[in-house]
Amino acid sequence: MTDTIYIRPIALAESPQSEEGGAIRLGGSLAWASRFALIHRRDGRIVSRQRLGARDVPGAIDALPAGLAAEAQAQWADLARVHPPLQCGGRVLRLDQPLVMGILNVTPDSFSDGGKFLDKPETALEHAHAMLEAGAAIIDVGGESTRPGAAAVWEGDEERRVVPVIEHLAAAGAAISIDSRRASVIGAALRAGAHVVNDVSAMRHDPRTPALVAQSGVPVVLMHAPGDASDLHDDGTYRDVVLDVFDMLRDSRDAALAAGIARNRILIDPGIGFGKTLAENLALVNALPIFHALGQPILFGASRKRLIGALAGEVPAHRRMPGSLMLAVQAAQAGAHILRVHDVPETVQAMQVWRGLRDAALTDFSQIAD
Ligand code: PMM
Repeated sequence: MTDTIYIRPIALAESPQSEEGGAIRLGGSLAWASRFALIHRRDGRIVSRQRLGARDVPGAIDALPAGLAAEAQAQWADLARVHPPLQCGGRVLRLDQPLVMGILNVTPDSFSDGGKFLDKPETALEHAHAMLEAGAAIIDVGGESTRPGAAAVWEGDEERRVVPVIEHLAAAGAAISIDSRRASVIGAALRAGAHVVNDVSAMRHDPRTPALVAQSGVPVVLMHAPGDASDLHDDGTYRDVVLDVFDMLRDSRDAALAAGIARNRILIDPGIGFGKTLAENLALVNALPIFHALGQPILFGASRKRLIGALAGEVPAHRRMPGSLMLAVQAAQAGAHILRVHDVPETVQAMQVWRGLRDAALTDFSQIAD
């Protein structure tokens, strides 16, 4: 018999003062939650779900059996954990408001920008510089397509695609992440000047990656994907997609800690679009605040993904910007720390307006007159 416990924020508050202190700040972000579901699972089945205001959560945790109480206590503290900035070379990325990560896929077949930049280093760099100028905090460079059924790429080719681009961007002072699940490519990218590892297999694909990341002392993004070998989209069967992804990310976080990676260098990502149906992707987006309970910064990537096409008359990837913006705003609202997107200027502007709204809510002290 396996018992597991989860604390899911189920109501977001406009500001802490609107709840007169009865709200907690999620992950040091600009999102506050005022109500929570305390969910108990036994062997994968939900056996109880209590809905509680913030002030009632500690008492409900105390009433749990000892084993579950300790885990719930940890999640309750982790929901409010404030994350230190990420150091990327000379750049410091503060995680107290959503940052935009610009995507640079140097691949022949990524679903939305495949082939645009392969063997055209100038075009790739121009695009990267345009994203930086538009306000991208970091550029995510990838040399392997992760779309369903994509042909495997030889790691020598992957390395050849990403290294020159990274060298150039690092010399220009940009913060760079390497989107790869192969230790040899990650190693080459770090030597070329990359600052962050973005591994869509959560370091399960290549057994050499955890030690390499630990030794390098760089931050790592652990993304959920159900398949871990050749096809990341394999094997997407869930009892409850939100809680199953939570469990898997907790295991990945713990494996990273066991490998010697510092806690404040681990980021998590629910892996929107990887081995998930439309309904499962939507459930994850709606439940995003629960992932703060893992105590790590959250990266969110839904830009131009298929779920948008599925909801919007099957528009092709290059026409999914409006839906991508909607999902970015939803993620910001949930306190996501980094948004991985194709449409950088548009997302940055959406975030500027969103930030204005948040600031206005935080400084609204309107009260009943005495
Ligand atoms: N999605 C893709 C590739 N890499 N990395 C992270 N951390 N999260 C994602 O959601 C993610 C990723 C696939 O999308 P693309 O083909 O548009 O790059």
